Amino acid sequence: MGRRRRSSSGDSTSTDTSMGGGGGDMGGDGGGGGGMGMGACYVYPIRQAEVPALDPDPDVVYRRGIDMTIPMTMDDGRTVNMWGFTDLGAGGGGMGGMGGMGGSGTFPSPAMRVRQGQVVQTQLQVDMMMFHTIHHHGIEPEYRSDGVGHISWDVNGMYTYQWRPMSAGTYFYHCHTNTVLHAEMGMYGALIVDPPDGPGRAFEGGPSYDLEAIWAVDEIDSSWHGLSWEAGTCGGDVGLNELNPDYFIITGVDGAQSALSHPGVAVSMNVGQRLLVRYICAGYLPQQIRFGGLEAEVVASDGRPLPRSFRATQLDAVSAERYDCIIRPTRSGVHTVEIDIKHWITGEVLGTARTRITVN
Ligand SMILES: [Cu+2]
Repeated sequence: MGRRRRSSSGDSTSTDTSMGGGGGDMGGDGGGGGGMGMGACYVYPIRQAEVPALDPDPDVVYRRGIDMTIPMTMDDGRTVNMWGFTDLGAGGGGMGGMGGMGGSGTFPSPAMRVRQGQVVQTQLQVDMMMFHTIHHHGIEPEYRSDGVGHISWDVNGMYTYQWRPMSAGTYFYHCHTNTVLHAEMGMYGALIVDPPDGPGRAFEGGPSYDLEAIWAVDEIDSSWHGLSWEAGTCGGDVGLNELNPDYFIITGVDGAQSALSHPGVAVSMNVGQRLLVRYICAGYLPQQIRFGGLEAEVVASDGRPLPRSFRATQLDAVSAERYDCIIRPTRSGVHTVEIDIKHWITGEVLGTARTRITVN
């Protein structure tokens, strides 16, 4: 208790007072109750301030809570604990869900899908004695809505981010508190920005598609998955410099076997249809995706249309990159898509995640 930390005005204030959050008096942890239970050495909790000019009538409101008990059963039968965001439901105001625990989290976290130009608010509810944020990766709001703890604040209580995507494409959102750990634990979800007219085109004036696949490819080091939220923030060595992945997954599905047929990942399509693959490199290590002999037209990267699309049967990507790829098979067949996850220095292939495109 009584630990002092910086406030936005530059003076010092005790941790006990300001955890209620920018959204109002949540009671939250009962003030002092939180105190240093929140992680003795955590260094970024600058006092939350409200985003100025929060739109009273946003086009879209997301409400997200926290779930740090999300069991994921792997193909080998082991269960690994994941963390993620819950969907507390739409509809702002009310400050309901005081528990902040309503709904159960998923891995990956529930997708956000909006249209270019919409004013969007993301309300984050963190009631437990800890901090999290939401960073809408690739969106460019002002810093108070950017959700990067290091340059603004981490959230305890309730906080509302406001953002307005100006370029259709593939993004993702993730927690930016103790980022190395929290992202690895699974605190991310897809963020799709459709053109103003809605789904069906990759971007305004861009290519159309008939169906889409969202492949967020990630590696998991299960030895990290018993750590506490603030692990490593006190200067101790908890091993976050050593990522030795033992699972390789596609959009929350084990890429060893399950992703080959999982309906949320594997694709079944007809000759002549146009598939939009939204490929997200959601891990830390370099990846190479191969489309099983199919040729893709790569039309956008990192939420921006490419000035000139290009054709490719494989792509290399590094952490947080996204590629939007149109695939239009000309004959029936079964194609095994493989994503190698490589050691970041040696390039050695540490594992491969697989899924399938079946063309009827
Ligand atoms: Cu977090």
